[in-house]
Amino acid sequence: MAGTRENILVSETVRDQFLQGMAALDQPNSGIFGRDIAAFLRNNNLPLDIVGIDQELSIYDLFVFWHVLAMSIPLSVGNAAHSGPIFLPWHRMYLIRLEQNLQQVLGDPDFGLPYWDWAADGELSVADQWRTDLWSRDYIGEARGAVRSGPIADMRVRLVQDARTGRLVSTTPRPIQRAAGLDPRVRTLPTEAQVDTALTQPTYDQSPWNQSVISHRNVLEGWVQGPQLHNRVHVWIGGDMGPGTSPNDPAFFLNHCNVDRIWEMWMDRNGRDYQPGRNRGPQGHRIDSTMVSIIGQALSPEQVLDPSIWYTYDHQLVA
Ligand SMILES: [Cu+2]
Repeated sequence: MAGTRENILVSETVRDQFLQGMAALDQPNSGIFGRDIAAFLRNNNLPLDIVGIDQELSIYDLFVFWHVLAMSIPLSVGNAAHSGPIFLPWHRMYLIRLEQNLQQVLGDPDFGLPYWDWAADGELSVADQWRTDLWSRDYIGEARGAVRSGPIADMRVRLVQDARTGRLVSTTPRPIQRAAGLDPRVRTLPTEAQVDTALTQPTYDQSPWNQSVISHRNVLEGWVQGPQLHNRVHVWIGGDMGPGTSPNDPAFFLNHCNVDRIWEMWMDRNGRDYQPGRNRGPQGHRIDSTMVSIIGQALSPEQVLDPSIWYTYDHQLVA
């Protein structure tokens, strides 16, 4: 079924479903333990290790693991999910799979993920940006420190990433941590003008396909004069939103749903164009590359260019 994706600040119903669904998916009852992840990585010769305590993980933890796994697979350009053309389609597939898991746990096949229009908050004063309703007990809880109030206060971080070695660490469960607006490099959220800059790029992506090109994908990912847009939101929230385990914070999905919405607006204006095409450009980033997946069928960028069988946004731009 196809859901409608709405602004989290507009629909209280969607907000509550989203937060309750995330907390439900975070129950450590997947039947998969840290040792199973270790065996999977070993058996598939993957360039990632897991250390720490052996504990039963949640479906939510498996999404965290999936993101780290994709990041840990280096390609000639970027990795299997970032710093190249694959960034937008990979995260689209990833959000579709989370949305489907939420639909299942909520018993609502029409549920659509909410998005956070962070550029609207980027127009507020610096002091107000981390004090909006979003960062309250009715929404996703504290902007700074441990998340101890609201529906996701009981969510627990079980997988973290060692900053020095990049290894995955299965750790004693603890609350989500944030440090919004405290990084001296990034005191403010992206602005509407920066979103416009991403929307007015004429090409989806182009050679050399990396963090240096001027293209819709690279401006939106946030490498151009970065950190901007998507990257800036990660750095601005800080805490658990920093490392490869950033999906530990449900704010990850609110950010990426908004990134996906901006890509969708760009395609409404420019057509459902994707570069590089078949047999061109870097491996793993092509329109027919199979994207790294551990939950649900692995799709190619081509298969997700039109997401209307899965969802639509509440306010589509008419070309
Ligand atoms: Cu990511």
